[in-house]
Amino acid sequence: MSQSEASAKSPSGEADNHPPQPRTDDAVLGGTAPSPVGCVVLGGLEGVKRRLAAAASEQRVAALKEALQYGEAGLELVMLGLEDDSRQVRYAAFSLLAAQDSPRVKQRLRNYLPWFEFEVVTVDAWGRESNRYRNQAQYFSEDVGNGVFLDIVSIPGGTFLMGSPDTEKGRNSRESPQHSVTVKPFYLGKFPVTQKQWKAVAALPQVMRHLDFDPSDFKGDNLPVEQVSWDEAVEFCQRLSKKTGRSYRLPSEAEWEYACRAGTTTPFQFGETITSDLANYNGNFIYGSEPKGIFQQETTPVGSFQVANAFGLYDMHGNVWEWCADYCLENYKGAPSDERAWSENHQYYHVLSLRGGSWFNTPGGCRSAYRVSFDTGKRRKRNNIGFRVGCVAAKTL
Ligand SMILES: [Ca+2]
Repeated sequence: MSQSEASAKSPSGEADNHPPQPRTDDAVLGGTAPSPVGCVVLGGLEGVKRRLAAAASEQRVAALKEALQYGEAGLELVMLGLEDDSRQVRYAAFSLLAAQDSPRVKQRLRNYLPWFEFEVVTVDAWGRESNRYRNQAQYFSEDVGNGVFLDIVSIPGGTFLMGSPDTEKGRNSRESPQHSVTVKPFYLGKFPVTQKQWKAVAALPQVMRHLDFDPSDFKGDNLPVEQVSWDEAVEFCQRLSKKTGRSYRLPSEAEWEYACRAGTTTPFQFGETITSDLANYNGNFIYGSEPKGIFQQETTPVGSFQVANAFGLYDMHGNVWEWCADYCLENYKGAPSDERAWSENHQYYHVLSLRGGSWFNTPGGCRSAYRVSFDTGKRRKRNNIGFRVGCVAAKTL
């Protein structure tokens, strides 16, 4: 609403002879009214406090920016924003504080994970981009030595429908029945583990078994590691846990699918279909009405498509299959309704789950719900199988 619309008429519709009065939320809403001297109308610090209690998160974000004008008292208010219910408000508070020189603020921020920004894309059934937006998530960088870091993203807890609906193209009975699963907050690698990261961890002391230093078929520091068995992926997590003091492990299938979907219910986190502009799979095949794409015939550097899902995770669909902690049973009858890995049935002990498809697969094999079992008991490895690490919420970060 413009200033003239806001003040030229009184509520009754009669001409208003008084000079235009700035509305209290003009500054917040970006209205065109001049800022009143001394912010008397805006209510000074008290006004900021009131606006920080506003229902709309956009108003609270604007109030945080305004609070910076009020010195130490204002900074206190911004620090309260770090605890806001809204992700946007917490992100805004963190960003504003990160730009401050105050030692007190810097001390306070040490208790909070930093944020990163990323692009999220949605496509329609024809593979045409229908939405693109920036989103933010919290993460930390795990130091694995020799200047190598693993980015680990904070995944909020939530409830989702695991598996696919009967109507989903390409689905199979392993994805049935769809069932509600509640997942606790956890952490998951932003990317599949790279060869550089693998080498750094393979150089750490052995826990249970030997790790080949350079097992991958395709070579490159930022390519995902492949040709690793489930046991070796578990060993990687164990060595990383020992080095860092945090509990790393493979994600459960429930955690993986929840994280892949990131709130979506479509076959892919991108929507009704997928394109080879968004992920690495066999683009000679199509899933929806999109045109055929590219078949790269090899792995691609992690994150190279530059689009994440709404949680900030890259390469969930395609590139390399990702080991999960569960035994892959024939269907979800009797599956847990929480985030635990389903691994109690010992007759299946060597049949482990893979998720997300790979560079070699058709798009249907890269769906969020798709799961395959792979017999790791025979120590079979493939150049399209890797993994990413999960981590339970650590007390201190
Ligand atoms: Ca993947």
